[in-house]
Amino acid sequence: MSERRPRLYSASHQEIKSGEATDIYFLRTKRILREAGLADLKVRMEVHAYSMPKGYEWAVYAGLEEVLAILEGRKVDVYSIPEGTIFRQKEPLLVIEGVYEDFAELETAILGSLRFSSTIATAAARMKKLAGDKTILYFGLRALHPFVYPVADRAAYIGGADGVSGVLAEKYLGVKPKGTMPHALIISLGDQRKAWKWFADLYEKETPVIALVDTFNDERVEVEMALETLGDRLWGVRLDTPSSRRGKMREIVEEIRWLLRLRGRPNVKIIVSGGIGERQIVELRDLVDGFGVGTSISSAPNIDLSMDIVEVYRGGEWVKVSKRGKLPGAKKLYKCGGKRIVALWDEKPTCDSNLEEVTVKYMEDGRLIRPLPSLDEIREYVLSQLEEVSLEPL
Ligand code: PCP
Repeated sequence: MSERRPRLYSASHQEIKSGEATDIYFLRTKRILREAGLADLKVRMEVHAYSMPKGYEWAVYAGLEEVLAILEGRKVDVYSIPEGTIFRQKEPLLVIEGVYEDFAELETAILGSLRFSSTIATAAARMKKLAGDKTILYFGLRALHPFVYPVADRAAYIGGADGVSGVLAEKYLGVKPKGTMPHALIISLGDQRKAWKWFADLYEKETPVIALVDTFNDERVEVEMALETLGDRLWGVRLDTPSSRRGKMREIVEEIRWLLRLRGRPNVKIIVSGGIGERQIVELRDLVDGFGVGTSISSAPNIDLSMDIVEVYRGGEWVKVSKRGKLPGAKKLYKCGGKRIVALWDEKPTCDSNLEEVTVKYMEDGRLIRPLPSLDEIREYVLSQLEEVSLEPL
């Protein structure tokens, strides 16, 4: 019998900020550069996506705030496009300027933070774009390691989710979590009517009463029971129909809509959850009021960001370099009218309307020099850009 006690394996904030949460080759690189007399080599590193997941034309840039927290106190200047910007392939997202020795080992955590949040924010934005004025609730924490719960809720919310379920969202993000009841409540009480009633009695003042109507009987039977049990207190129903019973989900929802009309309650909301992805949203969006989406956001295709040295300071000047396949030189993103322009660092693009500098300076010598937007401001920024992009559901 081993003496080992069970433990958790997540890295701490301190290990992330100190650079201990990294890949070994960065530590080896730093030692070699020191011994080779290059400990003061200055570089410009750029973060970008040279490819997008299949079927993606754009992605949402998220995770910047965490990157700034990671870099705070290091002797670096940081330039970035604002968090929440919808970007395209090869556009410059983040540029870090400083002595390589001072931040080399942070590449792993910087990319990890940006890729994780951008992946979730992009998936949420795609769902929200497809759902239109219908609600998207993010229920995907259970598909992830608990260490990242507030990060995932933050990214999903920024991306456009109308609500998130995690309790820590309130503590870390100031976002009140949303959710009514799991099947566990109904099974524990042994009677769905008791569960709905208990819920309404305890919570109707603080949250809409949404009855989960798929536990023991057919959805149609349980909707009748919910109407009978709660009357006007019933605000909505949630259908988490098991996949084994989902012949034609659209027809099940149509039947429930019809029934609600017949019973004089056409305004009772219908929320569907379980196995919802982009296609299901398109299939059901005209019939339902909202979607609970988990795994397809939590496990969405990863936004493949990379970070490369694109300039080194040699012989008193910045020299543009890169590995093959990448474009040498640090770049900035501009907008001119509706056009997006990628320009070299010291180049001012010509523009006959208003030239907007999308890339701006966030940090000087490891100190934040620009106020950070609120979560709601970032979310609104994403939603406003979503109106301008197109999307083919996958
Ligand atoms: C729903 C479903 C999934 C959650 C939502 C997300 O939860 O069963 O676990 O679904 P997705 O990952 O397929 O998108 P509940 O009905 O609350 O789960 P439970 O059965 O635990 O009550």
